[in-house]
Amino acid sequence: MDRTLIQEILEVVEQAGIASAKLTGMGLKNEADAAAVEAMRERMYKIQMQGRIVIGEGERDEAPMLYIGEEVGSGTGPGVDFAVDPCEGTNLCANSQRGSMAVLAASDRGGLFNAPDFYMKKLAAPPAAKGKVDIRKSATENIEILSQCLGIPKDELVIVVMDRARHKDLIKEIRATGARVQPISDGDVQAAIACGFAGTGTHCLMGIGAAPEGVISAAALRALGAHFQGQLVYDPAVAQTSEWEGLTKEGNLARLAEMGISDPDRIYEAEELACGENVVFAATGITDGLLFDGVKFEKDCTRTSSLVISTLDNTARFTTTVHIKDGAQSIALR
Ligand code: VTB
Repeated sequence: MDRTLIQEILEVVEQAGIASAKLTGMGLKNEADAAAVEAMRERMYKIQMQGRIVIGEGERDEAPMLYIGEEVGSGTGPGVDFAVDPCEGTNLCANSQRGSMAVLAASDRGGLFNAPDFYMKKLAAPPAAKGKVDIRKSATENIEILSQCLGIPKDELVIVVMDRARHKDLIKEIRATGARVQPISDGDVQAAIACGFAGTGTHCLMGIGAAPEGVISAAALRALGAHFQGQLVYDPAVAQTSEWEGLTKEGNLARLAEMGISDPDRIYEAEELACGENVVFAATGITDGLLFDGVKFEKDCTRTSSLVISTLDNTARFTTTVHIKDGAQSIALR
C-alpha cells in the first residue's frame, strides 16, 4: 500500500455515505445499506489495486456484492485487504439518529483478522490507557486504571455500552464505581474510535458488539496508538440475542473450529486484529455523530465530513469535501 491510496479510499467512503444519506430517516434500513454497498463497490473498482474483501456483507452465497472473498479494484497494482461496513448503523440511518457512517479498514494482504460473523467482547480506551486497562480485568478495576491514566475523576468518566439485555450487570457495575454510562442503541465502531481522541466526551467502550466491526475499530485504534482488545463470544447465554435463536454453544464452537479458530477464548490485541505493516481507516458520516457531521445536501453541492487515519504517514485527517453540482452558482464556505 502507498499513500496514493489514501485519497482513493476517502472517495470510496464518501460515495457510500452520500448514497445511503439519501435514504436517511426513510425507515428503509436494507435499502440504505444496499445503496451504500453499490456505491462503495463501484468506486472501489476504479482503484488500481488487487483488492480483496475479507470482512464484508456476508458469505458469497448470501451477499451479491462486497461478499467475503470478492476481488475488487482494477486487478493490477498492490494487494490490499478490506474490512468494509458500507452503512454502519443501518437502524440509525433509517431512523435519522446520530452515529451512522460509511466505514472501512484497509491493510496489506493478510493484514486484517478474518473475523467470523460472531459477537465480540470489546474494550476500547484512549492512548494514555493503552496496555494498562485489560479486558481480563473487571469493569471496576479498569475504571480505576482509566481514572488514574487519564487524570479524570471516576465520576467524570463516560463509559459507552450498547443498550442490550446482556449488559444489565455490566451497566450496574459501572454505575457502582461512580462512572457515568452512555448507552447506545447501535454503532459501537464510532463509539470505539471516539475513545481514541480526547475531547469527544467518551472515555471507554465496554461490552459486546459484533466481531467484524471489532476488526474495523481495532484498525483505527491501532493507527491512533490507542487501546483495543477483543474476545469472541460464542455462548448464546452470554450474547443474549434473538439473532442466535436455536443456536447452541457447542454448535458455535464447532463452527469456529471449522473456520480454523483453534483457541476460541483467545484475547486479541489491536495489533493482532489489524496486523498488517500498514493500516488505513476511513469513515464518512451519514448522519451527524461524535466525530464528524453527516452528509449535507445543498442546492449547488453535497458536503461530506470524513475521518481518515493512516499509518502510512501517521495522520488522522478530518476532512470536509464539497462535491460541486453541475452548473453550481453559489457554494457556501461552510
Ligand atoms: C452490533 C454493533 C454495530 O449493530 O453489530 C450491532 O457492533 C448489532 O448488535 O455497531 P445486536 O445483534 O446485538 O443488535 C451495530 O450497532 C450497527 O451495525
